[in-house]
Amino acid sequence: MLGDALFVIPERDCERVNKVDTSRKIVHIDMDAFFASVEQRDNPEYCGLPLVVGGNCARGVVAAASYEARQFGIRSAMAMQKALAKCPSLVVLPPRMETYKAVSLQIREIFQEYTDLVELLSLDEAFLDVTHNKKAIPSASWVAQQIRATIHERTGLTASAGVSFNKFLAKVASGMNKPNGFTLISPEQAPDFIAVLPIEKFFGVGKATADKMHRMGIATGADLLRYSLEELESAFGKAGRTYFHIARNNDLRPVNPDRERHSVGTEDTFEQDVRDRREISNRMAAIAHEVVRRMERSQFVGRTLTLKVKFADFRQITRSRTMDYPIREVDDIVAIAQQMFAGVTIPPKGVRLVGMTVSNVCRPGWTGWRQPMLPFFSECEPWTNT
Ligand code: TTP
Ligand code: MG
Ligand code: MG
Repeated sequence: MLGDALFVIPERDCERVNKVDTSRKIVHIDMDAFFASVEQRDNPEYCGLPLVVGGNCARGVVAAASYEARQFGIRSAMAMQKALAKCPSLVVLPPRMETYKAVSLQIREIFQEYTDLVELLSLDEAFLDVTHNKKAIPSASWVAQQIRATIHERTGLTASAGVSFNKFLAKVASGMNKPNGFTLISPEQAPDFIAVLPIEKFFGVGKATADKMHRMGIATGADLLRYSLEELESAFGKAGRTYFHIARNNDLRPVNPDRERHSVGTEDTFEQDVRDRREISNRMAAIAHEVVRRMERSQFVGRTLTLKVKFADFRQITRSRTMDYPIREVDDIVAIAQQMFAGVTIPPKGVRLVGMTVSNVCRPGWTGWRQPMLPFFSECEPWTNT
C-alpha cells in the first residue's frame, strides 16, 4: 500500500469527466529487457539463451531477465536463488552500469532529435510529447517507429513504443507488444481498451490494492466505472481519485522535460567523403568551435569528450576520453579529439561524418540518474558465472 500511494495524479491533472482531452500526442518508449539485451549484444554467445543480470549470491536479486529467461517464469526483482531453481542453466551476469548509462545517453540523444519535450523515467524509458512538433512529420506513430528504427541502427538493441493521447495509455501501450513492438491506442479505441484492462495494469495499483479491489468485485476498468468518486476515495484515499479518472481516460499530466542537460554536441556530414587526415583535422576544429558555442549557450560543462567517426561505408566508431578537469576550451577539445583520432585508421573510401559530444556534466548539485536500483550490488562479491 505504501508504494501505491506514490502514484497519485494531482487534482489539476484530472479533468471533469465529461470533457476528456484527446488532443495530445504522447509517445512512450521503453527498451526491451534492457540490461540483459545489452549483455546479449556484447556477448553474442549468449544470444537466444536464458540470461539474467543481477547478483549471483545467496541474497542476490534479478535486475533484468532476457525474454528467453522469462519463458521460465523469471522476472525482475525475483530472488536469484529462485530464478536458478526455475532454470538451472541460467546465465547470470554482473551489471555493467557504465555501459547501460552510455546506451541510455545514446537513446536520449535520439529522442531529442525529435522534440525537446522528453521526460526520462529511468535509464531505459521516456515519454515524448510530439503534439506540437516543429518538424514536419506525418504522425506520432511515425515518430515512434522512426525512433525505434534509429535506436536499433545505432545501438543494435530493440525498444517498444506506445502512442496515445495521455501518459497512462501511452505507457500501457508500449508494454502491450513487447519485445520490439508498437501499439497505438486511438481516442476511439481508448474506452473499450480501458474497459477490459485488468486493474493490475492500472496506474499505481500494486498487489495490496489489487487484492482489495478484487474483494470489492473490481477486476477491470469497466468494473471501476461502476464506483463513484466518493466510494473510490473512501476506499483508497487520494489514489481512488486517480483510479476514477484513469478509468475515464482523464490523465492530463504533462510531459515534464528533464531540464538538466546530459551532453552537448554536434556533428558534420561532409559534402564529399574525406580521406586526407589534415583536412579532417581542420573540420574537427570547426566542430569544436560549434560545441563550445553550444556549451556556452546552455552553460554546460562536462569532463568526457566523445568523438564519433562515420566512414563512407556507414560503419561508425566512437572514442571517448574522460579528463580530470572540465572541458571548456576549443583548443582542449581539438587536442583530445586529435589524440583519439590518431588511433583511427581511415579506410580507402574515406570519412563521411565527424561528431563530437561533451558529456559527464560537472555542474554542482548534479545527483546522477534517477533509476531506482535494487540492492543487487552489495554483498555479492565475488562474481561467479554459472
Ligand atoms: P524495465 O524497463 O522495467 O525492464 P526491462 O527493460 O528489463 O524489460 P522490459 O522489456 O519488460 O521493459 O527496466 C529497465 C532496466 O532497469 C532493467 O533492464 C534492469 C533495471 N531494473 C532494476 O535494476 N530493477 C528492477 O526492479 C527493474 C524492474 C528494472
Ligand atoms: Mg525496459
Ligand atoms: Mg523501463
